[in-house]
Amino acid sequence: MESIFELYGWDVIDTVQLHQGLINSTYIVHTAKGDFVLQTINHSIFKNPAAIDHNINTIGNYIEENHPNYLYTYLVPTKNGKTLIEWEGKYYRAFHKIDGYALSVLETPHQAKEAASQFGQFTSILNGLNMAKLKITLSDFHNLSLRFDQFSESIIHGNSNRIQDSKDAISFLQANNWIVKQYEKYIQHPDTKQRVTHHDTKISNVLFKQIAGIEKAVCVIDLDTVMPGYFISDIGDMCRTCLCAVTEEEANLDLVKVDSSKWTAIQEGYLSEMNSVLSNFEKDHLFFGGQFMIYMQALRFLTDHLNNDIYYGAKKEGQNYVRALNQIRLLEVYNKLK
Ligand code: GN1
Ligand code: MG
Repeated sequence: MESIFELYGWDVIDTVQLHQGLINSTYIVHTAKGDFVLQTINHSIFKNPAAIDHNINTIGNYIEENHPNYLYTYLVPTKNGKTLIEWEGKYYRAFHKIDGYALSVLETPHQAKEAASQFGQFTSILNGLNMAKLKITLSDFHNLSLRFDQFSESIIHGNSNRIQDSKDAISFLQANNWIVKQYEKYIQHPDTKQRVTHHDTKISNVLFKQIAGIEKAVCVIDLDTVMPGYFISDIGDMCRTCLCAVTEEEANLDLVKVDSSKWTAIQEGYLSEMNSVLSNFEKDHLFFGGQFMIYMQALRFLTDHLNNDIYYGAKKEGQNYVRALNQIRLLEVYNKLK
């Protein structure tokens, strides 16, 4: 990576790889000028890295002008003023490292409220941004009908042994196809609006910090999938990742439980920023957001397992199957909240 450091003009002291996120590779680079986060963009998934670069800069310019005190992950330019580098077939970009820590699971409703208000604030401060200025970085990313079709394909053309062994999970997902129908109704409703949507509000994508002895959520990170979308994606992924004391990797399904006080906290936190932005019809779909996202993630993990892990990869045999079963259990326990 020496050549990349050179493009930024960094005197590098050391580099540490972070093992967070399933898609991109991330490094913390300590330099004489301060600490940076350097990332390679997974180009086989994000076919158009320039679209990501465009969106992060467009939003950054809007924030700089309208909300200068908002803590944002501005891209760092190279010595030539570029915020996206293509080097030997790989794409790189860098951010200033923001002071704070990420959590993979939450302990308290207070943390859930904090995280939800940060994600809510992100969409609410961008309410005035003309969305036509944003590009689509992954088309049909949260199109649930398409995700269901991909799943239906995988149970016909996927790995036949895996299909055989996944019968119960397949039946469960087929039996819950009503979520796809409700999603279609939701997006076609006249009171549903597209807004600037993060599309990856998993809990590890918000940074926390202790401020005067109180734990505060301070900054939203991982903006690759920020593009026009529906708020159910964002509230939904918070429900998916904030309510349970274990992550999507947990194989012991008895540990997959949800905490209703965290669900209340998510609603409070999110609406503290989004109450006047959302329509009443949309607000009637806060709970549905969780069903939508947990179901979609179960579909995506099982589809990938049946397709021999071509999207997420697998560090151990059956990893995406474990994740799918985890998300199925999560959906079951989540449904009981209402
Ligand atoms: C991927 O790479 P990461 O962890 O930010 C995925 C999300 C999933 C998530 C599940 C582009 O996000 O949609 O919710 O894994 N991102 C993409 O952990 O597919
Ligand atoms: Mg992500």
